[in-house]
Amino acid sequence: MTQLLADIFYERGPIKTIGVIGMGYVGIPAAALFAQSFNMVYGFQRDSTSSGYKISLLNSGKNPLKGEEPGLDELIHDIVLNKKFECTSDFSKISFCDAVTIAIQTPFLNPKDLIPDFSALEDGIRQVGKFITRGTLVVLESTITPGTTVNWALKILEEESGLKAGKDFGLAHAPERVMVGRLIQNIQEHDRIVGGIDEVSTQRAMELYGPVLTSGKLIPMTATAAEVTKTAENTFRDLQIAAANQLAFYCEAMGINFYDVRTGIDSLKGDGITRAILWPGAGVGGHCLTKDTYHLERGVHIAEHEPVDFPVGVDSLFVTARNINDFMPRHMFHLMEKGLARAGKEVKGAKIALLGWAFLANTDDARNTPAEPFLELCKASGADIRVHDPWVTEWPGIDISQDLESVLSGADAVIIFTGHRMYYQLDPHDVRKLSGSLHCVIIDGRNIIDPDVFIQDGFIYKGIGRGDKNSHPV
Ligand code: SAJ
Repeated sequence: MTQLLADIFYERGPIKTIGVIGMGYVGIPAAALFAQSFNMVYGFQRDSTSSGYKISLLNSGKNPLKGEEPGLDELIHDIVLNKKFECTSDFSKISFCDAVTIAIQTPFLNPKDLIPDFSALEDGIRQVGKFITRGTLVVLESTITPGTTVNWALKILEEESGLKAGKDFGLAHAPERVMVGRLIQNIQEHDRIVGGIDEVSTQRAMELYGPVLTSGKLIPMTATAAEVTKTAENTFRDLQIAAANQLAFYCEAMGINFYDVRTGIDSLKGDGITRAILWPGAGVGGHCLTKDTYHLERGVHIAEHEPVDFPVGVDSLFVTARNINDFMPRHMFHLMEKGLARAGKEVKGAKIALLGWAFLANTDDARNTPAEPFLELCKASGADIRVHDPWVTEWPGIDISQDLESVLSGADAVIIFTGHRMYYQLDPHDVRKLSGSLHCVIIDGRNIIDPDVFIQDGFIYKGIGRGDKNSHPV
């Protein structure tokens, strides 16, 4: 009678030594917090040209991550000082570990085809498979397509180790939910979804994550349910944004102010009443919302037990939401086109000042920025477009200026794409003087300026959702 995995775990005793694969913005804080609660943590990092430097840096007690991460620097210093953490490129040390977590990014090969690149993750999983022993727990933390843990990762681990998942080793998915700037706090305070390929793996994974949580709670489920939870939580945010964008189109068409309607809808309160109405905007960028819907959509077919029952010939609601959000840069272009036409101008040959390249206000993060498709539309139409951003200083193939006055000078149209703090202070008189146009066009993609102040100063204003102002007299 083969020994049950539960007995193997029991014989092995409580988790003492942990391996974390991938010393990135997910793996480093996770390893640091594990080192605080367990005996020993190995941080595994390939000694590659791009990231090999992290090994010596971490082993000298230094944090290789950029930007402010409260509590992380001290934590790394302490765990190295107390010899509770070692970063290494020697993956054979995985054989010392009771549990191994894998936090390797799954970026898209290119944003257009939306197929994730699992090659780095596969390398990591193969390395783990080579060195795990009976009674090890393996946990995937990367955002992955539903069905990946039980259909793909499990097979690779069995192939490399010659062991049987669920019999000789445990396997689970515990998706990371961290935000740059608050990595430690997120790991400790967010509830942690823990999904095993079986009950025993789930229990063992709860032993691993329980000690690092402060206010966060453990939420056990199956591995596939955990994969769906992570991708769906971002899909739902994308959906909520698309719903606000759709309503904004209707308000523009009906000549009413979306923001009045939003205030009205949001006022509906009371037990069991939820109206999470978000904000329309110039588009949805970033690393999460632009891809997780497609992970979910693809996952349905990978993890499918039976065909989905859904109206024939109708796009999924979630893909429709993605299409609406991806349409917003084109909507901004249409607003600008109409504004220029009212000034008797065409887009061709017009001088455009694009304000904001980052996808998120007051950050330098421009991954999948919606400003890029807008820029392409302007270039394709023969406009002369200049880009300003106070935070993003460079971007492949694009000149980004930090000199607002030079970007505004001579502009026929000013387009607000990102809600950076400094754009709230735009003064109509100064902008008009710099632009030199009698009726300069201004398009507000983030509802940050007061339409009346600019209209009174001679601007031709259009704003997302502002049907009440978009046809103002000039
Ligand atoms: N956006 C809108 N309208 C809104 C909210 C956002 O147009 O009402 C746009 C933003 O301008 C941005 C994009 O959507 O271009 C994404 O904004 P985001 O606030 O969702 O920021 P992200 O992409 O960094 O999302 C992350 C996600 N966190 C993780 O995956 C761990 C997401 O799940 C979080 O909900 C979000 O942060 C957050 O709440 O901060």
